[in-house]
Amino acid sequence: QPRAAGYDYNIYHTYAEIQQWIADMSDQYPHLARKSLLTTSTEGREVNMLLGSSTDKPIFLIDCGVHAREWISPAFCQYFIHRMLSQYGVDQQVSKMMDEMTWKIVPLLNVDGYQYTWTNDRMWRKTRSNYGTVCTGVDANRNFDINWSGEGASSDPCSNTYCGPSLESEPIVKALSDIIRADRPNIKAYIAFHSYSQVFVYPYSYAYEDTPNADQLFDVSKRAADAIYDVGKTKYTWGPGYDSMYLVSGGSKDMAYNHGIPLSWTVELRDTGRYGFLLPESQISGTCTETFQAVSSIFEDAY
Ligand code: ING
Ligand code: ZN
Repeated sequence: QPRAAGYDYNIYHTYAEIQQWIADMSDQYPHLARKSLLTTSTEGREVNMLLGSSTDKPIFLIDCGVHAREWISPAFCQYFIHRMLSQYGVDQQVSKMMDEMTWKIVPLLNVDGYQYTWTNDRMWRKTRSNYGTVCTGVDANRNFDINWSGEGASSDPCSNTYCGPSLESEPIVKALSDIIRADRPNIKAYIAFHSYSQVFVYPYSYAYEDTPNADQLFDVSKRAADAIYDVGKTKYTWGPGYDSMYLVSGGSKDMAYNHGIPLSWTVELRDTGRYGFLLPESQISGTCTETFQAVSSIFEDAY
């Protein structure tokens, strides 16, 4: 029996376990899942991408785990990838999603920070880069090339929203940005999964400004939220970042949008604050099944 068959999707996994799981997925589904090295992190860990082999189809780009403590995010990416691989040719919707689009998914982006949450500080958020200052870590979601170091980002290395010494200083940010720049004519949709708050956040976050397709983003987000509600009555809200969250400069979804990706979100998964980042493992399954339907709904609007 392949090791991948015994993987438990209802618990949180270490970096080492996730790395092994990525290798197992590409071994078990060689015709569907190609593991590719996205980059090497500041501390020398591998950051991998799964799926995504064909180049002539529209692309759906997803990343999970940009913030270390938001454990439900990589848990969802693992569930999603496994469901897509194991149900291809079995489930009609999954087959359609796989046939119509190329899925480029980074199941765990901030590998150094994630490891640190397991060994040192469960509430760590940033990367583990140090540029010769007292404090360590850059907020990867303030390090992208969109109004970098502007309002909603800090230039204090000790802040949890430190934008870094220069834009794309973080290898994970540079690597994801390179994918966005290289594939941008083909990328139809982009989602960065975070937690928590249960909200679909679309551009802009760096300014009090609506996008030209704000109505479309509203409608697609509403349908995705409805799809979640239909599964188990979990309530999500939606809106532009400047309105539904707070001002953020250097965030990935605004960068992606301004590179021509018309459907771009930060999705804040469960919950609304009772457990926050410490979402119990008993809620992984429910979060993943409902969020799958949201991605399916966005796919229907995007492909
Ligand atoms: N929230 C995001 C953060 O980076 C956010 C909020 C929303 C950023 C929209 C960018 C765009 O602060 C979490 N939970 O990290
Ligand atoms: Zn986050």
